[in-house]
Amino acid sequence: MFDSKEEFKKEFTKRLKQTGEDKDPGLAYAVLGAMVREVVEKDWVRTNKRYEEAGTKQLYYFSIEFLIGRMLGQNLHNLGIFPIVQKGLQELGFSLDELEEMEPEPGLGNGGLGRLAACFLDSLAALQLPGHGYGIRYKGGLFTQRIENGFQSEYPTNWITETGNREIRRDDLSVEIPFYGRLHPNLKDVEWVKAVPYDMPIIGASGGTVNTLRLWQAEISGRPLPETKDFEEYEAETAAISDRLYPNDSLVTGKILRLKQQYFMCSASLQTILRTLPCPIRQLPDHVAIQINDTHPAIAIPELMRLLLDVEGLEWEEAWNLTTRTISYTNHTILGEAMEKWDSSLLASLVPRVYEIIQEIDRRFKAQLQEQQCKEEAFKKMSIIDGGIVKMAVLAVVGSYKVNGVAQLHTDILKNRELKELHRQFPEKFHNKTNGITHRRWLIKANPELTKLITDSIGEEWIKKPILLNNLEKFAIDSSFLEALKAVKQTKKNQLIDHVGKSRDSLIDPLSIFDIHIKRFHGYKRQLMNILHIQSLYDRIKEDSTFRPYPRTFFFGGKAAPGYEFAKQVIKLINVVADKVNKDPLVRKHIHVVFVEDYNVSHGEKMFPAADVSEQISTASKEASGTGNMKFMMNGGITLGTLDGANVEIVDHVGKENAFIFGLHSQQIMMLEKHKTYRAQEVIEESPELKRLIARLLQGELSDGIGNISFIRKQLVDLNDPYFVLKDFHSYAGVHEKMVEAYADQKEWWGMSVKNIAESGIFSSDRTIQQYSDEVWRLEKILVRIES
Ligand code: 26W
Repeated sequence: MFDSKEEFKKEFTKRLKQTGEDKDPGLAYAVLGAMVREVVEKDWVRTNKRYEEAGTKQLYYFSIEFLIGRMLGQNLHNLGIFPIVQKGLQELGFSLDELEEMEPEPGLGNGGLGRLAACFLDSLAALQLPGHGYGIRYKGGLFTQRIENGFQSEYPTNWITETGNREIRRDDLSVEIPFYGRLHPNLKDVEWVKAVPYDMPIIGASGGTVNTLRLWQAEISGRPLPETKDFEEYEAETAAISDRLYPNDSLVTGKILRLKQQYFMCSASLQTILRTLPCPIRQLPDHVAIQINDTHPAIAIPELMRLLLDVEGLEWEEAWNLTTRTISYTNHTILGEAMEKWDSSLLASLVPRVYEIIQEIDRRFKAQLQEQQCKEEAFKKMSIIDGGIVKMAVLAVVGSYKVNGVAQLHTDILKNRELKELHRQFPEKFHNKTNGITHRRWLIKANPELTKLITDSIGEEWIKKPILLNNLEKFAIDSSFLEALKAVKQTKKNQLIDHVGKSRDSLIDPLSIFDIHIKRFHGYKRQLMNILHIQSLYDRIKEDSTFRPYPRTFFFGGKAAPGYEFAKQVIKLINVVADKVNKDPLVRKHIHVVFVEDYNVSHGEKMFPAADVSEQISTASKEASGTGNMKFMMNGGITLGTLDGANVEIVDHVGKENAFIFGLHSQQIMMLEKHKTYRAQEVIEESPELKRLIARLLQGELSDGIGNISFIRKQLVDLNDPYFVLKDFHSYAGVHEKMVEAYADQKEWWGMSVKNIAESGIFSSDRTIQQYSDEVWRLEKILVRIES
């Protein structure tokens, strides 16, 4: 439609005029959206046609979350028209930035798991691989966070607007999902729910390929209701299925609505896949790969069995063989409270036939174990159904052909501890796929200034092959490059100040070290340790007149699950300490604390590029991978963290001298946990500093206005500090000192920064996806457009 700026301007102006208004940014946004949609549509149709003709294997990525963030800017980038649109709009008196900000944020995920799914979709399309997302079209995404009187409040979000250029509704592809009722074959008294797909184009950066993110919406079915069911009740229950995203990450609540959501999306997706299968059903695994993103879609395993048995009429053995060659599973957490377990009775009532199939899977697997004379303890661990409870992780391992963790350390912990027995049973299934991030959003889009510097220095080949970022290595000692890098960082810091500064009364020092801690609030991520350390810096500045550290600004951002009281109190504590620090005329010259409200993908795009220091301080062994760590690294931020998750691999690549590592190792933590030998109280007693800090915290002196900090007290004292905040505290404080010292040698510092960028290519999700494709899914690259 437009290949040049002039063409774009002409077309855009013409359309805007047709609206009768030619200065209104809201209309400009709508017009631009419609134009992008038209450009994409042709390639989308062409891609689908090519896939059909080629008849090759397709991947379906099943995920209860897709945290895609705003799409307009990313789409323009991937279409290769961002610069002409930006320039063209500017000449017409519009700011593309401003238009981009009009897009309501699709926050259809909580954090790492949902964002990973979004990065994967971008990489699949960029690599021209046939891979699509299947999920739920939540009307409300993750809540909007407001900080009121220091506390988090939650407000509903609405990302769906009238413009509707981002997706198309496909009534023709609707399917019906059975809930409740009696067992097969009659499916009596079933409550049917209609699943309507909304398709969103996922545009590949290489041109031509447009894959699909298909999100299901629940609607009432036209089929008769069971006689006993009240229509209004049915209507409300149906709408609830896709009404909102559960705002919990890592805490399983066992709510029936959650299970309904899971079954709804799995059944709808599987029915569609089977309905459009381009081959005889017996060739399913040659044409379809299904990846389940954590156990949330694990119910896809018995549901696929149900469809193969009851609809396709296959025998058990054959159905099981096909299922276990089609589905593979990624584990994203080892936290006990995040492991999904469903009451048998709940499953039996909501999806009776599916539950019957789970029982049969369990019965057969147990028979096999018994035949092998499996020991009692191992038998129990490997039971899918155990004491009236269905363990979804076990079902997921038994029912898939590959199982992976998301960083090497995490995979090792799965193999040696969490899933030890299953690993022994199925050693060939287990493999590692270290996470990645799309460098197109997190570097090229978020940091055009750094992108330009890189390209000016090593050419543009790295954009297609991010591993070539390692050509930057030699610039680690090039003074003019280091100066330029520093200037870029300064620009990004200034931009962040503008971004967060609008609503603030206190000034952020643009020359201070930007130390950033952004992620969900959780005990194991230890935001508490960070804020306690800030409090200790405050005390030292007040009491020791020789202690005048180089200025630092500590940024926090993140949401707490609404029911997670401890995490909410940590947010309050941060805001209380921030207030005190920022108001003190002496202290604020040295340290400053900023809590960025409503952290989301868009804020992330401003924050990652501006960081000097990346706080990755989880209790070792608890963070499966982390992906924020990679976003900082790629933007030249230096990791200050523990040897946990993918931090381990980051350090392997950059070297210990180019990161600030502290704290207990995972082995040490796991030993302390196993033998229960840690005594938080002893650690407090041994350290006058901690003793005072904790005493004051508990007396409420640090937390004036906080009201009740009983949950923080409970964690640190009654629960014996389960995340080893106190145990690691001194080591953490020490590494902060080392970091500030290192910053004093600027040449050294920017050299470290270069090294981090140069080594970050391996953490592009293009690498991750290529590995999944080669080793798990076995996809073929399909060219949609003949490349010239
Ligand atoms: C409500 C139950 C529940 C349980 C677990 C909801 C969501 C989860 C997710 C598994 C939590 C999650 O996002 N895990 C993160 O996944 C990222 C992508 O692999 C990793 O980088 C993070 O380390 C991991 O915490």
